[in-house]
Amino acid sequence: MDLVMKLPQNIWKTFTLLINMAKSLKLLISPSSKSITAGELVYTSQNSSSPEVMEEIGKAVAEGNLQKVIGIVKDEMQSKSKYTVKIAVTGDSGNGMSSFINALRLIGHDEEDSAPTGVVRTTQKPARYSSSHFPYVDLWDLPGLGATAQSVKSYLEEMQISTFDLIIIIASEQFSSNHVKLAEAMQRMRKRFYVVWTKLDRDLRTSTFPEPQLLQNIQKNIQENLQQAQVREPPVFLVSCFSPSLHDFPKLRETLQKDLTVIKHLDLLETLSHICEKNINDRVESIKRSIDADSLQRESEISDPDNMKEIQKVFQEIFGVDDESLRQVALKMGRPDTHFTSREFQEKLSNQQNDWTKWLYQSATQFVSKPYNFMKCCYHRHHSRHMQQKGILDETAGKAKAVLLEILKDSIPHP
Ligand SMILES: Nc1nc2c(ncn2[C@@H]2O[C@H](COP(=O)(O)OP(=O)(O)O)[C@@H](O)[C@H]2O)c(=O)[nH]1
Ligand SMILES: [Mg+2]
Repeated sequence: MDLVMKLPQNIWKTFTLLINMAKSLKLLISPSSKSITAGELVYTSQNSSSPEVMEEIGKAVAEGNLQKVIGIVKDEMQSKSKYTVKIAVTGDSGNGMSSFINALRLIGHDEEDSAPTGVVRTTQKPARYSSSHFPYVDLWDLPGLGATAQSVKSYLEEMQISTFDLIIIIASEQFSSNHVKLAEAMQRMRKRFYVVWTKLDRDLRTSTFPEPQLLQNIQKNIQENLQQAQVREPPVFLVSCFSPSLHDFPKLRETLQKDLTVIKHLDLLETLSHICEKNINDRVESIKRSIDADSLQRESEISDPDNMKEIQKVFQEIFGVDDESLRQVALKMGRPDTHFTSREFQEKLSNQQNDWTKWLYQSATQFVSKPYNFMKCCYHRHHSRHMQQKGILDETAGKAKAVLLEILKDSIPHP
């Protein structure tokens, strides 16, 4: 399978998106974070890489040592797999937060390790639970809002919401102003969050509407409340805590598993893609300066600057995407059958070579027939050679980015 050939259309978009997200994240961390408009899809998580690791990867990319990049990225991803994701379950008291945690953990409500539930206010302080169904996840059962006179702001501070990676807002019976305020706060804090509507069994029992209509009404009601507060709609799941495998529970579990992978690795992916992009771009700019200054031939020991095949080979070696390096990369990735050398890519380059030859021939004819055009012709020839070299450089850098993206994607462990 030729992976690189398929990259520019679909995966490259993802790569660019990740880079943009990384840039947004940078803005977010910096004091000038006001420049990000509310509602942009950027989330904060507590999971990040050390500056030493980032520097090491940047250096390996700059050296065109993709094998080294694979090693570092794999180690880093592996260590991120052990990062414990913190999930907060919050809402109005009595909505079924503790019951939801038990249902998610697929345990009953009266077992030794169950979260205590009941009609009276049972959860007084945050309690941590874990589940073998979600390894490396802490589920925090928080005391509900409603019963206290506390403002949402002070409640969130007291619960240290900023330290969580994902927040699940539990609602039932009605989507109250507290739920809206919680959702607003999550959006403001750029926290990934879900809305889970519980007690669906009761709604189904008491409603006069047919089931599809009822489900639609509940969804619509939540949606409208959030829209009024200009909150972008989060994933919404309608469940009964007494039926942990019915209604939206399967969808919820699936979404959660995916998001756990994202939380564990996205931060790292963003940072790494940013580092790769930056280092490659810096290298490209510096080579372009050499091209403009006509010093490329000397610096890179090129014997014939008009030989585009030679130029291509030199650039490929600089970025570590020559055939031999790519074979080693595929081996190191444990995918020896991966052919990073794309025929389309080669054909494009050879077309450039042909164009170049054609142009040389035309120029030569022009030079013979119109000697007074000599200066102009030389300028054009020079300029065109530079353009050709830069074209090959951009192609090679693009290929290096594409291969790096494959390396990054490949390093994410599947859930
Ligand atoms: N019918 C029904 N009752 C529920 C459901 N979830 C929770 N409850 C009940 O609602 C009450 C409050 O539940 P609890 O989990 O303690 O709420 P919390 O205060 O939000 O933690 C208890 O009596 C639960 O049995 C549900 O999905 N369906
Ligand atoms: Mg509770």
